[in-house]
Amino acid sequence: MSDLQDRMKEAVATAAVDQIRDGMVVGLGSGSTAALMIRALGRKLQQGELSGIVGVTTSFQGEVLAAELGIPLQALNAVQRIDLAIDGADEVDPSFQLIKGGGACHVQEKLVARRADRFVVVVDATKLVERLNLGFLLPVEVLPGAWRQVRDELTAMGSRVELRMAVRKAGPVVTDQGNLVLDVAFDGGIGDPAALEATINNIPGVLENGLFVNLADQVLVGEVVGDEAGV
Ligand code: ABF
Repeated sequence: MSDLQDRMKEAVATAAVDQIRDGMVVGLGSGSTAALMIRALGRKLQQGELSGIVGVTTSFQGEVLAAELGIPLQALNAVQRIDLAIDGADEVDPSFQLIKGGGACHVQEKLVARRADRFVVVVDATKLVERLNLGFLLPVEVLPGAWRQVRDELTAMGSRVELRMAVRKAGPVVTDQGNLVLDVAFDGGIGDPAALEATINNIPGVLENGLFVNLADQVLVGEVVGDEAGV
């Protein structure tokens, strides 16, 4: 990652944390931008600038980080509501529809986003696209015992499908829920995200796909103008 991209991510992470108020239940996303947001939240809590915060994490990675920073956490099942969720994305289209799941955390991320009164997405400018899935593959979490069957159904829909492998291909990526991930490409990208989200989730063996449709209330975009990183 370039220094420029790092600075854009830091700028949006800080802007998102500025929306957190005392006593809020906050959904804590996954990925490098969300990690910067969790760190900024931890600093504010340590400095006494915020209090009474409860975090609900979307991944094991986020849970470890938030716990290290002393952020009080609750399980999704233990909270009645989430005031504000903040998370990154892999692609954002002009209608604020998203592809997420590059970190294989989209099942929990979608649950938290759906539960939140307000869902704020934090991205750097490289994530903005005119049409989804032209650049980034669509992640689909599947039951391990069904991955070939789901792959065949997705292929029959005209897509190209890869089972996501771990670095150095020692084996497949396994999600926090113990499932596998298929990465899917549709020729020409995705024209109707809402219809495709529902169609894929209707395939037996699919847990959830990475299309986040009509969930984002705000997208904060980090940009660099001259030497200055801003939002
Ligand atoms: C999570 O982290 C994911 O849904 C998305 O795949 C990824 C974005 O990561 P980063 O902020 O590191 O680009 O939000």
